[in-house]
Amino acid sequence: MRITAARVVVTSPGRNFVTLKIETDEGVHGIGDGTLNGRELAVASYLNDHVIPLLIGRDPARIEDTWQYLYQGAYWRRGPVTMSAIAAVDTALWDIKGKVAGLPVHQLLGGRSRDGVTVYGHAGADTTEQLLTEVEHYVGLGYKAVRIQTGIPGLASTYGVGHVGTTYEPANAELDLPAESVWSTEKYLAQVPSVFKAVRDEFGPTLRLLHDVHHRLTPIEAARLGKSLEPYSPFWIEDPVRAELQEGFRLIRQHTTTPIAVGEVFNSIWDCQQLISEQLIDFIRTTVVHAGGITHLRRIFDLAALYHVRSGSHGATDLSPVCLAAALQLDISIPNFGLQEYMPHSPETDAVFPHGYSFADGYLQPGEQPGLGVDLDEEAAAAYPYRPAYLPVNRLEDGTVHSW
Ligand code: CS2
Ligand code: MG
Repeated sequence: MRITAARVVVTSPGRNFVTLKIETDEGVHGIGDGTLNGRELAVASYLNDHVIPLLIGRDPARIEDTWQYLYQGAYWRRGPVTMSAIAAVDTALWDIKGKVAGLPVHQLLGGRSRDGVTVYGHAGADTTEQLLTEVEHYVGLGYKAVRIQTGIPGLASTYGVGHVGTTYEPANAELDLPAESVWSTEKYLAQVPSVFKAVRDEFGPTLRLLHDVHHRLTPIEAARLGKSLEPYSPFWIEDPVRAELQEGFRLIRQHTTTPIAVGEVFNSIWDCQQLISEQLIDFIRTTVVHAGGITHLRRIFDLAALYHVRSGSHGATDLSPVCLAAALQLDISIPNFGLQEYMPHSPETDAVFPHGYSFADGYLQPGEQPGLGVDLDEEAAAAYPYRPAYLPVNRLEDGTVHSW
């Protein structure tokens, strides 16, 4: 079997997605997600100009060899653009392998380790009172885990809070330049414990509650946040600080037992190595598209298993249904699964990417279709041309640029 063609499809059914489709001489095709929010065309160019010419004529069954060829063979390593491009190829090759075998990919990864993939939903609202209604909505749908985010008094807008009833989408295609938001750590730290208290008081001790700090604190501030939330037993706080300086997490660990989840902007096992091997985190949140595909993410999860670290894969709507389908194949099969983020895609996106996965009672099921269980409807995709859209830029109240 040989790869005969590959092409990149950039489509924007409400938001941009980059998809690689690989075709073979036996008529079987595979797809992979290469979406990098706000920098989509860089991955498309990396694939079109530098990767696709290398794929033609290769044996699609040689997934590991192709991964090493694209990774080591490029000499220049790691980084979100490179690793998303490699991920798109890797994911498409697993899709092909599953279809050839007539098996869903999780069967090739060792089969099911659990009956369903527990997911968390996003409750976000301007006020704590509105948030309680949002949480109620998720509990009513059967969710066992809910991420809670609210507006901060005194700040015009806050990460994680959309307009109630609409899909949260931080990248803005209406503006020529990135939107700008304003941040105050003092106002934030003064607000969050009361939000957790209100939700715990209303929903009791066993609902898993999560919160995303989105890289905004210093280690000592994060330690204070973790300590202040301990009475409300968060399931995790996510990205409490930027993770470039990983020894900073030792400081957080010295002060709090609140579990920590990190990794949505990581691209390789080397980005995770210190946090995992020093047991500085509890959940690793890397995902298929930004961390080199199924092949590499499984390696990260295997490393994590040695150190009591569980998976918590990123699953925002800027990762396409192809990425979600691939993540579910891993989630259902690995021994150290923790939790999967789930934000349902828009109906337009679901129509462009018909898929077999389904949600019921707080769990996602990957389905039993051969391969990943997701496809790309190219005709539907063609109706939604690419629209440039940037993620926001964040500033402190005095105008200093701060991590968004
Ligand atoms: C977020 C993401 O889902 C999450 O945890 O941190 O929504 C993140 O902001 C986006 O993926 C950025 O593209
Ligand atoms: Mg996050």
